[in-house]
Amino acid sequence: MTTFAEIAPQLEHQAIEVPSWAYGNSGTRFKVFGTPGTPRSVEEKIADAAAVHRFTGLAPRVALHIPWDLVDDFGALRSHAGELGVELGTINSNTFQDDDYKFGGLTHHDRRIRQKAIDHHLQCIEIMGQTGSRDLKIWLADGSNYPGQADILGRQERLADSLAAIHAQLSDEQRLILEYKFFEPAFYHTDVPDWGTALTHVQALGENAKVCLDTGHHAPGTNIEFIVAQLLRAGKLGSFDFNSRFYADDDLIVGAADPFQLFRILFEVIRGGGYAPESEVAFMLDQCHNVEKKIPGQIRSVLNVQEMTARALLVDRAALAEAQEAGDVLTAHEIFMDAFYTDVRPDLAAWRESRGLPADPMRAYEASGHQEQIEAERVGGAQVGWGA
Ligand code: AOS
Ligand code: ZN
Ligand code: ZN
Repeated sequence: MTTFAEIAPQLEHQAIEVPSWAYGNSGTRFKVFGTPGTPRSVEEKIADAAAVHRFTGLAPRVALHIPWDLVDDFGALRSHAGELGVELGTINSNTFQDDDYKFGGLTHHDRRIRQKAIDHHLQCIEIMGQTGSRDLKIWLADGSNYPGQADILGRQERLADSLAAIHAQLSDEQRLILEYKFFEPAFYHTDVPDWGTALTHVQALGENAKVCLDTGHHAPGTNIEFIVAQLLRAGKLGSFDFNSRFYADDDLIVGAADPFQLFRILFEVIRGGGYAPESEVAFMLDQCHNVEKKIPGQIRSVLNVQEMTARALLVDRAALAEAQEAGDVLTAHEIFMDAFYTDVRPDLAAWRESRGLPADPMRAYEASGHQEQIEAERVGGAQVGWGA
């Protein structure tokens, strides 16, 4: 049995990128509830992300979304982040909130609209130069609602051309990360619905083009850890958008709906080399906190990833391989489950304390008075993020 002391050094390098939009008000098409203390500016969103890092030591980078996080001076925003102890991370593009994109962006049949969508990505690349970001993450809302509505093949060809035009503007150190999603907002066909489609497109682009796996973007019952293994094997797993879901793309706290699935995913990440210190797989959250407080919601999220990573590291891989090769099904399964059922929380608490972090970041945040302070200071928080 592997012990916590043996795996503890591997927890040192864990970094989880948090999304700026997690700190803004969000909701469903039915209602967006305002939360006291919601940031009124991009700077305040960065400050909230920095608070998550201060209490956990796990979240050194914050992902931005353009245009939600558009500011005049990204250099100043970068300095602001640096002063608070975090860096600006992935730049997420947006071609889903403009009337022109009703029938698509990068896939659109109208050259003018397609060029507008390409130009938006070129603007994102310019911003990356100022923020020092490595990754441009592209998620497309493109698709159609009715059979016959759109030329599926023609859209694939236009998508390939558009992606090539965007990719050509990236430096070798920068990456294009293409995210897939099986449905929504389009209900009949989606232009990048699955990992196979995303993989085909990024393979055509080059070495620095990879796939983003959002855990909420699959049909129910999909074996996500199998996709992880496949993408790692192809050298094409660029990043995760972690969250959890009960029904569709729920964007709930990672590990809340199915902790065992998170364990299985992290096990395959570790097994496939995606968690090695030199790995370039980015661990990000893509979540919204509709009814819970946002900073503690994010603290809970990064802790859930850390906890499940520790459990996945505890799998005795030598013993597992032996049982697998002996055809000993039940022993192999037992070894796997033993690690999953191990409560690592006391060990993690002691480990955090030994590194000058709060043993229990959730309680430490509650006791800090930070929430009360931002609620008093930030009256009238602007709605940012979805629906903005
Ligand atoms: C949408 O469903 C995707 O998960 C996107 O990754 C993301 O939520 C959005 O683009 C915000 O950046
Ligand atoms: Zn996502
Ligand atoms: Zn999503």
